[in-house]
Amino acid sequence: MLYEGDCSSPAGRFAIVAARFNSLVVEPLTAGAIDALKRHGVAEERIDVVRVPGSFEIPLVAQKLGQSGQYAAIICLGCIIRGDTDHYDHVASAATSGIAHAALHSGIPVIFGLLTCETLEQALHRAGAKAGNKGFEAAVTAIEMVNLMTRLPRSRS
Ligand code: INI
Repeated sequence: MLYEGDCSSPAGRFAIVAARFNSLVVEPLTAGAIDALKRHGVAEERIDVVRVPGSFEIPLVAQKLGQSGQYAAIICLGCIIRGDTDHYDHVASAATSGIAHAALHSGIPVIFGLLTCETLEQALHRAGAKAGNKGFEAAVTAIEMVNLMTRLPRSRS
């Protein structure tokens, strides 16, 4: 038996948790994610957007939304750009492990749509300018995962 999700129109509500930090990049990521959801049949009324100050704040909110039982998936969007200090490493590592933790503890797909880049230019390229839109890709991943989760064997209760 092969289990795999597809991109057919999923049921349920979707939440996007988007950081305001580096909003020049995160705004197009958010628009890309909403565009992908709508193109896959998710009406705007089924999409909630929650804004948080920075990427560090994303995991707590993603976990709370995940545990609410109201969402099929949570899409996390942020942009962390390396500066002159080691702040980047701390924020990136906390956000990465926190988002993984939120997925495991809420039992629904919590998608990692954060850019970790060396420069603003590189980030803009990944937010729709040259190298695709990672927000769009994160939303497509969410759809595939939601469809996969509905197909996997249920736990015995
Ligand atoms: N937050 C980001 O989303 N991206 C960054 O590049 C960034 N840098 O480099 O500082 C950043 N910092 C803020 C952080 O996410 C928190 O909001 C802040 O530390 C308060 O907890």
